[in-house]
Amino acid sequence: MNQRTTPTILLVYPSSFYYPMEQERFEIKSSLLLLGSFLVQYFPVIYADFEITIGRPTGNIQIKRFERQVKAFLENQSYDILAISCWTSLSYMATMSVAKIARELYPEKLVVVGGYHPSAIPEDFLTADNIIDYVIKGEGELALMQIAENYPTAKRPSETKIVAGATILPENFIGMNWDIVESFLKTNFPAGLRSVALYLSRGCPFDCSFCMESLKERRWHPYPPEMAVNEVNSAAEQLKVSAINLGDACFGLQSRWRKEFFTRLIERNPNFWITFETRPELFDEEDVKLLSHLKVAIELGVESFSPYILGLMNKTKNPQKFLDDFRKTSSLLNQYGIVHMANLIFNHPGETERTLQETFAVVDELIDISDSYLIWACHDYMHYPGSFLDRNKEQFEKEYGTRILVREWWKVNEDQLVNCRKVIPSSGLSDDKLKLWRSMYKERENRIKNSLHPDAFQFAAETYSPSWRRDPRYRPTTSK
Ligand code: B12
Ligand code: SF4
Repeated sequence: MNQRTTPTILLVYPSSFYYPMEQERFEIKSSLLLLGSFLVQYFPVIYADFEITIGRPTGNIQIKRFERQVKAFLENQSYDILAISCWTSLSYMATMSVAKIARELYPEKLVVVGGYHPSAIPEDFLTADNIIDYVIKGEGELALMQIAENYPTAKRPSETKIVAGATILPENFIGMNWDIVESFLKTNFPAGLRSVALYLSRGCPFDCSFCMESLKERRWHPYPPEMAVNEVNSAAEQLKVSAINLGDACFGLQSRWRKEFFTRLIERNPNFWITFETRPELFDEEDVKLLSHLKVAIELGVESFSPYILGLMNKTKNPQKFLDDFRKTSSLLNQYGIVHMANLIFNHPGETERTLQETFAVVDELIDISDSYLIWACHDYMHYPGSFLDRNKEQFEKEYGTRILVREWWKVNEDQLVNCRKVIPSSGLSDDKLKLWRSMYKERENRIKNSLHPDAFQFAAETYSPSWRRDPRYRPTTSK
């Protein structure tokens, strides 16, 4: 492929405002790098991540300092198209701030935004002075390529254009090009990375109420298994990481693909950890047997054990079967000694004391199993624009007494992870009952700890339950 000399595309992850660094998140932004890996086949690409190089400001003074640093950075860059990734809604304020600085510095250069938030609410990026030229909904590769191809002849559009990005075809899939971030990694991660996230497929045919994935192409497209294995191995070899996180929206949807992928991976005898999140009903004994040859930890998106809430979540058409499948998969994973997490979302709109009791009745049943490898990953419901719930919030308000307390939390100068969780699920579960699920979990915490196999206990203490590191059973480890 011949790379042209212009236009130069500056890909920027703008960071997030009012997203405190409680959990240290220093990931390489895989979606942006994948976008860059496609574009660099045709145009020069520069990669920047202000979350890593500048940080996440959480107040006025820090934002002013952040903006000064962004301005200084942009003044020293020679680029033609600024492509900003507003990947989650938490980056909305930072996106607008970076776009404004770029526009003031360079009135003639193009500014493009894309990611999940622009896909959900493209109108959020329309301003009276049209600081942004293009808002891309959906996948960015082909839309950005088109903009770059037209660049030599086209000027800035007279007003902001909202463009639906076409979906890339599987035959045009391209793996990660780590060369793009080589010098970025040397400067910012001199001791190397511990892990990276990769995508081996795109799309998800489901439409869970709380998830935005259905805004994109619904069809599941995987890399061919051989290419998928090469992708995993080349990341591990090049970056010397100890874990590869497969970030696919719906990992391994097709049984044949999964089995071939696992078999080919085992042949390469990987010495690194592999993690992924998937649906609990997908796995059978053959999958689990194959997985037992790998260092693997699996997240199962079960979300609730209340059949009623599972229905409201649109997680499944048959909640009882879904729960039985979860039990079966968890039991197989226990049998083969594979650490797995049950992801649970509490306080989903419509949740009541009764549905919480339904969920904890199943938790009680499962924590009676000894030497278990099942870890609990419990979270409060977070309200994201673009999800089915956001599109139908009035219906939930009317039927259940749900209240979304901070409607456009991504525009408010307050902790955004706190504000997106400010949701009253139902009229029966408000005020002091909002923390009910936490006390129900706390009551069981000792039984949960005692039920775990030592390896699963260790894994839980290192990932989801840092307070367990004070437990004498915890064995501190050293890792980079
Ligand atoms: C993997 C993943 C992660 C990984 C990321 C790994 C990494 N290092 O990059 C981890 C676990 C770290 C993570 C963290 C978080 N995540 Co997350 N994550 C996902 C997931 C599953 C990825 C989906 C996927 O398959 N992508 C495949 C690639 C190819 O597609 P893509 O990511 O959409 O990228 C394309 C387009 O968006 C577009 N695009 C992206 N950037 C740009 C830029 C430009 C200029 C253009 C034109 C286009 C463009 O082009 C890309 C290539 O086609 C999604 C969706 C889901 N189903 O849950 C959630 C999702 C993106 N996450 C979400 C959230 C909220 C978070 C967290 C805030 C969670 C938290 N509580 O902390 C954090 C934020 C992290 C951060 N840095 O800001 C939400 C975002 C919702 C919203 N409106 O904000 C999603 C949509 C899940 C949901 N609830 O619906 N996440
Ligand atoms: S939660 Fe998972 S299964 Fe459900 S729509 Fe999102 S990606 Fe698909």
